[in-house]
Amino acid sequence: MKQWFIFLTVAHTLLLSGIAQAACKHEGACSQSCTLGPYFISPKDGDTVSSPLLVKMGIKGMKVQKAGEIIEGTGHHHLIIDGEYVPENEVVPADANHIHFGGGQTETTIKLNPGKHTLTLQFADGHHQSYGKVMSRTISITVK
Ligand SMILES: [Cu+2]
Repeated sequence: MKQWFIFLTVAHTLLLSGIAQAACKHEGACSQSCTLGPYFISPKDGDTVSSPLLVKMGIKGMKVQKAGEIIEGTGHHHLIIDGEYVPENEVVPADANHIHFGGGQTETTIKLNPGKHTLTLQFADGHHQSYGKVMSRTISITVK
């Protein structure tokens, strides 16, 4: 009996992890252990850089698409300077610290004052509505 119980538990765990991975692929939303979402190709977390600096943006699990219409599984990048991720379904503000890349751009050059800064990538849909924290990534950098 005990062996059966162990077998079933293992089988159940494998089944659940399989479902979780499938959900990641199809919904673009996942737990923290999942590596889907936007990421910085450069700079990297903890880097010391000089201004102006080139920012290169990547995305896993979704496709970059120009803003305009909502297409499932797609969106565009937003770069948030010294701010936080935008909660799910909220429209990403457009101001000096929230830069939209509605043309589908994946790199940009920004100017920053010397000192410590955070950069946050926020992926959002064609109407600029945030995909939330799971589709954001924050790094800290120091500008010389
Ligand atoms: Cu936008």
